[in-house]
Amino acid sequence: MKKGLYFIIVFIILIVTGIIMLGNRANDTAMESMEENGNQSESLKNELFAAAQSPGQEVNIGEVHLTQNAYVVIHREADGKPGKVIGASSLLVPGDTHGVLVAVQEDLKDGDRVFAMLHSDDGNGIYEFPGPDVPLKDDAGTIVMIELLVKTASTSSVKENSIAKVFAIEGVNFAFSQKEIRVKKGDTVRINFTSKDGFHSLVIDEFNAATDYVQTGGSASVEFIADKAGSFEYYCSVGSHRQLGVKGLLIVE
Ligand SMILES: [Cu+2]
Repeated sequence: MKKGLYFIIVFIILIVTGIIMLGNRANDTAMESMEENGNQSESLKNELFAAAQSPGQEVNIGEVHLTQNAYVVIHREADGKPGKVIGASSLLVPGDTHGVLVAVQEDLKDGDRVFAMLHSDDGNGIYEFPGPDVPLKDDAGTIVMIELLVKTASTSSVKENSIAKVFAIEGVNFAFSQKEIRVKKGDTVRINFTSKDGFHSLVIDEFNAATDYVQTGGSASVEFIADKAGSFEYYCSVGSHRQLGVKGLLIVE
């Protein structure tokens, strides 16, 4: 009788230990798959964003959002369309990837244009095109690509002494340092925009004003004449950053 009780207790201890170990293993697996992706958010569609490129043999794609494995492929522009392929990234996994560098086989010079296009992977992790790794299309059946200009860092087009209002605004994930700026109607406005954290831009639709996209640590300026009164939103045009709070209000009095 005593022996029977002893076996039951040992049996229960073994089962409990087994359950605890299984639980730990499940946790580890979940952690590993999160680390592999390395992404905070799940991408809802395939898209890519990039700033104008510096001359050289590398293209820097600021952000890539993927719902599946894919490559960023760089084409030279030919007659306004993607031409010869001059480089492809390594395989990118689903999720948001920042700062994808793609080496290209030809020198990109000031004034050149290239297309960055997303191509799928057939499952072997090797970029093959012409072949099975065809361009990715969006829901409307349009190939997902962006056209990029190659240029050396730009200089201001507006004379310094004619600028009435200068603002310095910083962007982080996910906010602008200034929630509101005020100018007078007719002012020439210059915004010096810097990204402290993340990939951002600063856009004001109503004045057709937009900075280049900038990476963490980068800066870009935009100038415009505030020729109409009212309240206008300035915002970041990268992905869903505007909805996430990278926005502010320009008030023209
Ligand atoms: Cu942004």
